[in-house]
Amino acid sequence: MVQDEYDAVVVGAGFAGMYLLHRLRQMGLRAKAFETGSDVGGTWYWNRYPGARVDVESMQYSYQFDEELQQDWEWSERYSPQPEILRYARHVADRFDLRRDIQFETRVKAARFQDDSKDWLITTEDGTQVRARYFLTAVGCLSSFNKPAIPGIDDFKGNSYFTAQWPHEPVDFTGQRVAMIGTGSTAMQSSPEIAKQAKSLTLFQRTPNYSIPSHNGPQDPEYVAYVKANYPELRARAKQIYGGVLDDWGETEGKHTPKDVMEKELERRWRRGGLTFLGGYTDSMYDKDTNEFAAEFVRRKIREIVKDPETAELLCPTNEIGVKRICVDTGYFQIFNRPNVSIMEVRNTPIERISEKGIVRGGVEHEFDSIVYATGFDAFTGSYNRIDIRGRGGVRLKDHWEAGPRNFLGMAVAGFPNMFTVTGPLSPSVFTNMLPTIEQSVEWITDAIEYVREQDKSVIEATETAEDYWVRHCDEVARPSLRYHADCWYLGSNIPGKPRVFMPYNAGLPAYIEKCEQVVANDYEGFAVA
Ligand code: NA7
Repeated sequence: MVQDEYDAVVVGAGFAGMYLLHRLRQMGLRAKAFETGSDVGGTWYWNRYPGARVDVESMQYSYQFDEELQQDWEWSERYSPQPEILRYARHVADRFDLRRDIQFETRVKAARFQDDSKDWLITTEDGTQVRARYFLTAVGCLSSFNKPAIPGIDDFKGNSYFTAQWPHEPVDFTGQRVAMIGTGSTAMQSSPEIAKQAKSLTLFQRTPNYSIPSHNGPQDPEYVAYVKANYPELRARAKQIYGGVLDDWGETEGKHTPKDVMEKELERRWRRGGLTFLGGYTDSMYDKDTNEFAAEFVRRKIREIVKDPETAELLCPTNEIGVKRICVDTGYFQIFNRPNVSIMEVRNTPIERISEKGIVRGGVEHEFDSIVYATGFDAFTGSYNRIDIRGRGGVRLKDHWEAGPRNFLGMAVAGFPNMFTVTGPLSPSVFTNMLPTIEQSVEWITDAIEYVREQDKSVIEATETAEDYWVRHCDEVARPSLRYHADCWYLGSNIPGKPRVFMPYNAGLPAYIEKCEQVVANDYEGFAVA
């Protein structure tokens, strides 16, 4: 039985869902958000493992839609820790009174477009059904945790922890023998914290990763005052930059730069720290030699930091730098100088199984009290596949995306009218500063809804031609990048059987914004409005 009717239903109450809700309400629409968690925050609600923090400066990783909000809020550190970001999300929910339209602890199970009434029927896991004109997904890019298919994973009698489903109460590893599987960004953030407590920490590494020190610390009050005094202008400038992050981006190519100059520039960026380490040269992700120069620079740093040469060699990545998202750490490589931390290579000698007592590798059982899985996400499409989404004629989104995600502008899918995906696959998403990109996506979507209403129409749908064009365009702009040929969750290669499609939009934020604006300027070209 249908229990309520809305203009719009939003799935998710992370930063995207919250802003969507706010905008829809400002437009006078009746909107409801469903959220699986018991509070707002999305990624920052779930990923509460020790050491979790943002890898884009907090002064930039924040909402800009409300000037008073960005003036009032105080970030304590250059890169804020997860609890502070969650506090910020909660503050926003309270400040804009969002909670009254969010139903927590409710997972959306199915959403089906009704061919006759032209609205969506949405079913939650507890059997509640509601109808809505618009079905809006704000489910995040990295929300579907990848529980690895290691035999015996449920047999372990000790404690198993999954970083993206971390317990809400503090976990105390004091005196424990801890294993960690995975050495991506999450492992690099959490292992230094766990190493401080645990009796022993053993990292099971399949692929070593590059990481740049964050040099995190308290906010510099002068910098904060400068940013706050100039927020609108700085935010506007950030939108002109590929990744939407203001920084000192180089404008020359590494291949035309003398090596000693490059060396100095990399050293300067290493000392300053952060994700933009590779930003000195425009060809870092396109020219193999420029990339290798930076890669070797970081390998040298790893060899300098890690005292045991054998361990250092194990930790040195051999792939190109940045083809997997570069990590930003606080003392990761340094932990391998501690007597209680060790590493086990599992590419050549894989984990055979998890036993009741620990991990079996190379025929040897290693006993642990706790196993931490930092094994990543079924990125971009995983969260959509968990919902039975059906468009016109009952076509399943999962089937429509069988060979990889298809949509127009990363926001609208042909055959799925009045459904929009905030920062969906084939949008700039993770290649950019997520908060401003979320705002851009939400504003574009809500403007489109407003347009439909102004036209006195009720249905908007991407055309197949537009979708074909976008899928082709996204592939074309990704091809020249070294990332296109590497194994990473950008292409779904971390999930067995997942189609290999490059999912973030690679032409950068300004090009993307221009495409979105062109569509609007041409009366929603690429959409059928009826
Ligand atoms: P990542 O970067 O996908 O890292 C996951 C890690 O887990 C990575 O080292 C994987 O090795 C490893 N992994 C996954 N499955 C296995 C199995 N079965 N055996 C051994 N090792 C395994 O996820 P993160 O959560 O660290 O970071 C994701 C993003 O979140 C990050 O970039 C930030 O943007 C925020 P692999 O590399 O696949 O060999």
